[in-house]
Amino acid sequence: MIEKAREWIRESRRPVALTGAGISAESGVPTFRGAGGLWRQFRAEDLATPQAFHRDPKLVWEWYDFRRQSLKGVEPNAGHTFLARWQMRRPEVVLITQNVDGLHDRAGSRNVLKLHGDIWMVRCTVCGRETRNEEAPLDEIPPSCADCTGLLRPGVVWFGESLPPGVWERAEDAVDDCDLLLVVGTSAVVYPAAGLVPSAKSHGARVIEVNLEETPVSGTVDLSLLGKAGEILPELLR
Ligand code: BV8
Ligand code: ZN
Repeated sequence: MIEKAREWIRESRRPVALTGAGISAESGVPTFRGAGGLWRQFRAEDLATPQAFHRDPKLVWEWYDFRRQSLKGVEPNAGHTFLARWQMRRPEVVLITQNVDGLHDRAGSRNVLKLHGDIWMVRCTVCGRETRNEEAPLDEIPPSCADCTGLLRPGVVWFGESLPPGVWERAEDAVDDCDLLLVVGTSAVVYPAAGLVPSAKSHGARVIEVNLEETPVSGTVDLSLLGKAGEILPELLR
């Protein structure tokens, strides 16, 4: 299996990688739907919504502040490093992620297509100004805009919100055109991101999945490598 995956990686002309929270798990970042994915008995679907933020911006910001603080002591792992190394060798590799943790950037990946935004970006709900903010802990919760004192929100995509214009289109185009899709560490339940997998298949690409367990797309992929991303991915370039 792994030998075949290595061969497909070598042979691919237009490779694309799609990652989810599972690639950051070995860095110690809790996934959404696995153990530890809960926070104070809340679920991501409860807090990562515009309604929750409108109702209680302080509570939602406490969740993001907690996640930003827990990301401070975290390093990219061998899975992130593999993708950065692969991109260095093959600049044509397109990396699409659902993660907001910024670990692909820190591992050295370039032009990462962040479908769900970036936890280190904040946007003013009044004047719309978007800035990078790496304060953890935040010195005021909820934080306010330096320009207009308006309420700031995390620069991420919540449930019910559309994906960043341009980013989604570039991801779709890359997947429509790819001959290999490497899907790593995603439960494939969040759309439209999860739809990229059947889309790659329908455009004739080979699809390799790396995950600890079966997912809803495992039945449609060409190769399903079960195990830890940090252990399997480095084997693919050996
Ligand atoms: C939109 C950012 C419309 C915030 C996130 C009913 C049916 C179908 C769809 C819907 C529906 N009702 C609503 C929808 C749409 C909804 C959706 O898909 N809901 C789901 C829950 C059913 N989607 C949306 O709302 C999207 N927007 O559709 O807009 C629209 C269109 C036009 C105009 C206006 C509106 C927006 C979705 C984005 C939500 N934001 N995050 C934040 O992070 O705080 S989603 C959140 O889930 C994260 O981004 C995360 O990345 C994403 C997906 O989760 P995964 O990454 O897959 O992580 P998970 O924990 O689930 O799984 C981890 C996997 O790793 C597991 O498989 C595990 O086995 C594996 N693993 C663990 N350890 C390892 C490992 N694998 C390898 N190695 C390991 N060591
Ligand atoms: Zn403002």
